[in-house]
Parts: sequence; C-alpha cells; structure tokens
Amino acid sequence: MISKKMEEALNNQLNRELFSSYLYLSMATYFENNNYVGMSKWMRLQADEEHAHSMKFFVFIQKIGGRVILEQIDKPQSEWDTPKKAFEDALAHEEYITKNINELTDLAIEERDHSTKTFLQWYIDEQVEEEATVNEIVQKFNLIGDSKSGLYMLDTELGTRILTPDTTAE
Ligand code: OFO
Repeated sequence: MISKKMEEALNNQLNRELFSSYLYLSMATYFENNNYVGMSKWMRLQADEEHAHSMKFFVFIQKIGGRVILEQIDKPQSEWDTPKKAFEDALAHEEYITKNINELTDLAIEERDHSTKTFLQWYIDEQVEEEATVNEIVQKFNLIGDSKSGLYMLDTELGTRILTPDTTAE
C-alpha cells in the first residue's frame, strides 16, 4: 500500500510528464511554423514519448492501490528566439525532470517503499538517455554555428527520427 505523501508525489510527477509532452508539442508547432519540419517531427515524437512516460505513472499509481488525480496542465511557452534556444530549453527541462525523479526516489527510500523505488529505476535510466540525446543535439548546434547549410542538414537529420514503441506501461 502506498502512503498518501508518495501518492501525491507520484501524481505530481504524472502531471510534470504531461507538461513535458505539452511543452515539446508546443516546440513542434514553433518549428513547424518556421519551416523546420525535421525538428518539428523530432519534437512531436518526443511529445509522444513524454505522454507514454505519464501513462507509466498512471498505470503504476492504480496498480499499487493509489488514486490518479489529474490536475491542470500549465500553458507552455510558444515562441523561441532560435531553434537552438528551444533545444537548450528542452535540455534544461530534462535536467529539471531528472531532479524531480531523484527527489521521488529519495522519498521512496525514506519511506522504505521498495516497489516505488524499483519502478522509478526505469526513469533514472531513461533520464540519463534523454539528457545525453538532447545535449548531443545542442552540441551539434554549437558546431554548426551560423551556417545555414549546417542548420538545414541538422533539420534533415532530426527528421529521420523514428519512435521506438514502448509497451511497458500496459
Ligand atoms: Fe523527458 O522525461 Fe519524461 O520522464
């Protein structure tokens, strides 16, 4: 049985994952609107991933006898100065999510809630991947600098992303 404090903390994280999805969808529309179709596709797939992350919390909370409470999702930013700035913001957001996951794990340890701690391990591993992936893209922006052809090539490269289906939230 889950504690009320942990139930609330997991619900808060479910909301943050939904916000992540909303934020990346907002970035996708910014890219689309500025004709960066590859970056838009990349961000739409990222939004789908974040939705899947939220559903893992949804399923887990119910499974351990908790109650999912859906709260309001904050309005995301809708404009960025440059594509690079949007990806830098995505990296900062992932670092914030990592901090949240670490704090949730600290709470699970404090409460000796082993099942929640084990559940969170997936997110700890996932955050390492997410931060590394977005950081790699930010570094590519740094490499290409002001080169328009470099930006075009990066947009094309990001447009080749495909979504790996994750069925573990079932
Ligand atoms: Fe991008 O991270 Fe979810 O968890």
